[in-house]
Amino acid sequence: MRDAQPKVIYRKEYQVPAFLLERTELTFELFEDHAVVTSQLHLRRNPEADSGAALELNGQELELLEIAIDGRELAPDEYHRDDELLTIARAPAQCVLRCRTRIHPQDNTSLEGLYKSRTMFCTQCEAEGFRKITYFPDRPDVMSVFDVTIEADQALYPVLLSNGNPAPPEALANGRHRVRWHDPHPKPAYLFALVAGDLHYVEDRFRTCGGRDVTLRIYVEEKDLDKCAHAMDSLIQSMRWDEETYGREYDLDIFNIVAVDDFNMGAMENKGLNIFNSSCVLCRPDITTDAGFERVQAIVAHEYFHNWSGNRVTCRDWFQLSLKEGFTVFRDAEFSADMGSRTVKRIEDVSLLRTAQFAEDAGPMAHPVRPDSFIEISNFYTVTIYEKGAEVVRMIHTLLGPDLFRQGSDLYFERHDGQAVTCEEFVRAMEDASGVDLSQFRLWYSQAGTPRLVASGHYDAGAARYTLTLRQSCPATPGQPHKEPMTIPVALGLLGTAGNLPLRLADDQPGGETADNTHRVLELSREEQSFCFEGVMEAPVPALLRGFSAPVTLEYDYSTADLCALMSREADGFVRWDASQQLALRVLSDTQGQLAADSAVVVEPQFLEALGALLADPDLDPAMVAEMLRLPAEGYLAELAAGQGGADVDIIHQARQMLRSTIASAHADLFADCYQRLVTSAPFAPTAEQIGARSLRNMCLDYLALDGAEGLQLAQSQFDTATNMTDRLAALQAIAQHGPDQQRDAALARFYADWEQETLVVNQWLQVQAAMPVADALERVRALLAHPAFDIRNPNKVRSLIGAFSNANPVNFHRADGEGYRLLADIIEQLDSRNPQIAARLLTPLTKWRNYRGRGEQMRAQLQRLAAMPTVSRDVYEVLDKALA
Ligand code: 0A1
Ligand code: ZN
Repeated sequence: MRDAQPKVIYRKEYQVPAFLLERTELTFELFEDHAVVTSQLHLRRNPEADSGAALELNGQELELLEIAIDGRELAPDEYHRDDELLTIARAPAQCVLRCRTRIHPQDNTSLEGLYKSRTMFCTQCEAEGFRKITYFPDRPDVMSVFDVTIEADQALYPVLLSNGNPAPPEALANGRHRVRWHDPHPKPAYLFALVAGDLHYVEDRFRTCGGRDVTLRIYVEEKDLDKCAHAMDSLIQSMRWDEETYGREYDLDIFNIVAVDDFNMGAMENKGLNIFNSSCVLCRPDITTDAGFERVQAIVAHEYFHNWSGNRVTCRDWFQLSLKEGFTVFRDAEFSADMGSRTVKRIEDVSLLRTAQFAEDAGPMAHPVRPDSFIEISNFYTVTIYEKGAEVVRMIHTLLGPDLFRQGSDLYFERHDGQAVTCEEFVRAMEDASGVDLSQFRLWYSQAGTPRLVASGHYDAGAARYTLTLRQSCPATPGQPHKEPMTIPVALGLLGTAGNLPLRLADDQPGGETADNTHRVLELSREEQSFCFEGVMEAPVPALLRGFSAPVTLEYDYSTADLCALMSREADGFVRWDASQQLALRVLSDTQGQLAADSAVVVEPQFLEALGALLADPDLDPAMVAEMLRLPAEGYLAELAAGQGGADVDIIHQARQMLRSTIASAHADLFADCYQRLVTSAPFAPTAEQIGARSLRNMCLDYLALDGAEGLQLAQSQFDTATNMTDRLAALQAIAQHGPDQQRDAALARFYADWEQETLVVNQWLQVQAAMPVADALERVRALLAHPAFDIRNPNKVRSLIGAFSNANPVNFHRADGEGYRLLADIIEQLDSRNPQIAARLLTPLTKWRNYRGRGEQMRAQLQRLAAMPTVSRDVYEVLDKALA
């Protein structure tokens, strides 16, 4: 694969840094073909480190112009330099290291370190990008106060930003200018940021609970000034929510957000200067869907919340990444739940967890929430670290209850303010504040794999007793053949004919506090445990894992009637939705069997009836009904089939399409009524109520368009008249998925002509086409690679076209001739030398090669082809190495 095998880094080998940094002074001189970075590092030997340990500075792709200690230039034999490290064996115990490096941001295509996005300079330093700027102890446990000076051409870069608070700008000779920034809060290099460009801003203010007035600014290109209002509202809501919910106050006079077009991830929480992918901050009703509005709100909140969970208290080393990410995702999820529909937010999060995280946990890249080793940390910004990490924090919240959890978080922030700590410190603060023993719970941090929960119930009518037996197991994952039983909080209710039954556990049975007498949280801690409920007057249907109280798979032998009962009468919205999904899975599995056996397809009438009842009931929450009408995704069905002898993508696709058509024709009138019922003349607002109504209405439209010409006409008229992007895109999607070629091509052409100037809309247009289940989708995608709307250098465009094709178009990606796999590998081959992070991320669908019946070898062949490239980045190497092992 490559000559020198990349080094594996182990958590157990952590050593404290040899030197600490008291202060960092940086000067950036920005020019059109290079930049010069001068640093002065005020270093002091770490009293906790070995007294003879060398000073190590990370550095990559740097031209060293000067290196001096305490004003004296170092002779070449006083330091050692290789591709990654500059080592000074004998540095004084206290000294100032001065270093000048030349870098080329204009040529930096990796979008890590200092780079150019369109006309502006910007940075991305997490996790290890700072080392591409200058020689530095680039590790999160080395924290210092930063003083930053930026010098650049005044006309081209009138705005010069960094972390903290600015001093007044100074004019320099030759049309240049200079701004100095001081950040009083010690921080690691990964939170450093710099931006220089011709930017404009929207401004607002926030008065904190402590009476501090904070200036809030969102910097964008001038053309985007009218797309900032929602992000600004979201920021203000987040600041208020964090004060009210966690007692966390903002700690600088200014909070800046900058939007950039070329960005590898969603956004970055640099102290006082958050940098956002423009797709995660810019919004306007005519160009942004409801999902887009919700995403912006959630990501603005996520980055803002990092100011405490990540910045004030940061990670000791990158194995602890979930310390900040899991906690912050939990915080942003609760914020979104409070701002919108709690049930729908939970449904969306659980769907992501089940489709993406459970798949990761069952595949070659499986790793614990706190990994033990990695080759390239950029590969570990995963759904396991983020989403499973958030579930782990949520379980602590469930086990402790909201009040003790809050005491735990207060203690954590107070005890560790200004420190770089580990997941262990978080758990210990929770234990210390609550008195709850979390020893066994810690296994959630160290064991990979999705635990499997098998439940069975026994009702004894004579004794009016219901016994629930729970058994847990956890599959083997790479490097972890045996697992110990974990603490699993199982929230539940018991459903009777007239609603949820009162719960009374038999004496001496452990059970969590109850909010009311129909809800319990059981703590499963052994491999098998039985819980006995008394005074149960009828045979109940157990409503298990309410709110998805643990990230596990659950098996319980529900009858179809049980699932219908849960769908229509259970108090917990998540369980209602989950019952609809289980029923759909059952029906889909029957359909697949019938298709495979070439026999007639018969759809379970109770399922159709239950869906009809949902559609006919105007009192139900439309957002939840929409989610219940959404059949499980093909990718998820493939994951489930993988464990049962391999997925047949074509049968899965056919079965799902057939079931959707059956539902569409069985309920054509109900869909039409419901669609009409939800028509509104209210002006657009991204409120939970309107979002819910649009979501159900567009779900109805999709089924109607699937059912035939009349529905397609309705979609066309919605497409022609819609005044917001949610309705317009939904209509386009309905036409693109179900319409005849001519209608589809005309709508796509019209959409492009209307929005050619709006990159973010054009990206949606790419995505719709990449995901069309039409026979020539692959050829269309290949043609789009050469379209002016596409640019392989821009990660958003790569994700929209290639990401959508390989993740959201299973029948075409898994084409029998293997061309889908070849297309993906072609792109990865082109991208790896330019942007290894994106190249490695794109690989994910190919790593699942073991899951596909009749296709695995072709997928593996493309992985092997990539492994044979003459040079392979560390990022791609690690994924290939694990996927092929
Ligand atoms: N900490 C950011 C995510 C992030 C990680 C890496 C990046 O560049 C490689 C960029 C952003 C967050 O959680 O939002
Ligand atoms: Zn984050």
